[in-house]
Amino acid sequence: MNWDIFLAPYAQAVDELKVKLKGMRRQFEYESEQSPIEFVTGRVKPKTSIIEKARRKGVNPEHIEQFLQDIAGVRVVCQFVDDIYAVVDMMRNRHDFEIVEEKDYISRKKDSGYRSYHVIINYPVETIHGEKILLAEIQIRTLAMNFWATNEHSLNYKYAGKIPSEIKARLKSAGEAAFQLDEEMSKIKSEIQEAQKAFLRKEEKKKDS
Ligand code: 0O2
Repeated sequence: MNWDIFLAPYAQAVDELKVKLKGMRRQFEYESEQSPIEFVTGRVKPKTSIIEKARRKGVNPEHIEQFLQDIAGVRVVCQFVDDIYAVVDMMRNRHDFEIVEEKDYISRKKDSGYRSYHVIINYPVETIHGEKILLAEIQIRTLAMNFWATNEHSLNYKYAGKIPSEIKARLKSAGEAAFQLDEEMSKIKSEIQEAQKAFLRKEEKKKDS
């Protein structure tokens, strides 16, 4: 297989999705005080990781396109947990891709302690041979979830996936601490919003009297 030819449409999908999602962020900045999207990143899974994942999942190399959902991967990082659901809602209303699966690892965290919302899409790209519809994975998470997942991923890599169970347990509880931080930040945000509303109501009353 020629990997450059195989991966080219995936690279195009990642580039296009990044432009589109960053466009959403820009629009929010112009139209409202705050964007639910903090930043957007993306990557094409490296050849070695594709081969390793296909082997781990027992997928025949000929069928990787059907079974590996994250060869094209885009990540949307938000400030608050409710921003994640706002972004997912917007994705459900888009017409430039079709959602084929949603994985809510926020309400049902993974055993490792991993939290994130994954949206798997069928994304059409225009190639020199016509339209090609391919799978892409959009991971939506908060800054705290991203901090945890990035560090856990690199530690896993360093330990070649063989982290001792005591360390695994500590990583899991660090994940819980990150989530508590998210919840506390959400509470602070709602309290500030309530205080602002109450202040505005008072000002309106003053004007009327
Ligand atoms: P990379 O390097 O990010 O590309 P699986 O069988 O669980 O490996 P599957 O079936 O694709 O994979 O499903 P899943 O778990 O919904 O999504 C996999 C991707 O989610 C991973 O891709 C990670 O990016 C992320 N992820 C899932 N679980 C964890 C976790 O416990 N810790 C961290 N840090 N990330 C996780 P890859 O291919 O593993 O890696």
